[in-house]
Amino acid sequence: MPSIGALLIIGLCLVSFLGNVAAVPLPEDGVVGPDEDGLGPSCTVIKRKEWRRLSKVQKKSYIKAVKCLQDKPAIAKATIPNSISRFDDFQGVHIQQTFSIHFVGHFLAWHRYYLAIYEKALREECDYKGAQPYWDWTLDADNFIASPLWDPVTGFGGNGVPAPADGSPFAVPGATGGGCVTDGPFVDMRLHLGPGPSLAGTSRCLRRAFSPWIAKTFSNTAKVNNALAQKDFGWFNKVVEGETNFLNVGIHGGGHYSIGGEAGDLYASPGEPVFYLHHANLDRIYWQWQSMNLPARLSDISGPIQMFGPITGPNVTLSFPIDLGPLAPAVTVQELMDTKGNKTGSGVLCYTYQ
Ligand SMILES: [Cu+2]
Repeated sequence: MPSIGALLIIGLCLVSFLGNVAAVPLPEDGVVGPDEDGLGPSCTVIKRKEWRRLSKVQKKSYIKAVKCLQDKPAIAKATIPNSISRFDDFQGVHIQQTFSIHFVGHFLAWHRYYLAIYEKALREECDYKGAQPYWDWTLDADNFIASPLWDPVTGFGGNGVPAPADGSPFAVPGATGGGCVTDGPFVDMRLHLGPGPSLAGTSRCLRRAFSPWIAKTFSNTAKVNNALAQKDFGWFNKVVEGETNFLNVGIHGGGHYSIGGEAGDLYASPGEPVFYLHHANLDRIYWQWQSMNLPARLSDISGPIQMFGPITGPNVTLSFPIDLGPLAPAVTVQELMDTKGNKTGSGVLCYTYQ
């Protein structure tokens, strides 16, 4: 019987500020002017958009910024010695914290902060002018392969080359491909950390294993509506994260396992650039759920501190610390409850969704 850890590695792999400006109206695409940084009441609330609503030029500038992060030297070497780039820094922190940030009450808060810091790095270190885009996978649930996300020129490239089938009982149903990506901007990308929990330095290609069946089954509008219909945060969180089997991977697992490969690795999934668009969509759905009853839901938090419980153990509260290690200062869950909290004075975030 494999250990929980091994199960996670093999198959369930379920995983898995912003500028501030004067009070001028924000241009449609979230571009802010050059002298507009700092935080506080006047922070510019940047608008995160669905990938296909970006212009060609905006898509290219986002991908260019991601590649820029992959070329910038790491700053986290003290704790992640084999991190080569700023992009690796993010992946490394996720690998290190895997067992304390999934199937816990702060799963959504942690990933919300993680994304905001990634967005900040793109903007401040790589001259990206827009906001972090999201991927509304419900638009692709019935025709996953045809998604514009996989366009080799204006997207992230397509599936991995066919690889020998994973014969394990934990193989993702309907998986295709499995090997290195063969086109698009990340065809030559090297990953230096992972797979799984490994932080030993390696040099790996970006792998994908598209599963249209996973997308069709778990990434559809009915599943999103089911999450949005939950009456309290605890249930909302549970429905989003799903279970550790392929009968119910939740909308979180749906995005991860439909891409597969690196994205299907509970630990190392942020090595897939699309990870950040998938998690932005989960964050958007979280914000949408909160917005259905903001007075109550800006303070509704619960769920276990420890992975999978125990249900009798301590619960996450608003004062629970969210720690991104070398990536950013620690904050509390409270400071992450409002995506515009920096503007309203209740937190550190300054973005919204469109
Ligand atoms: Cu994660």
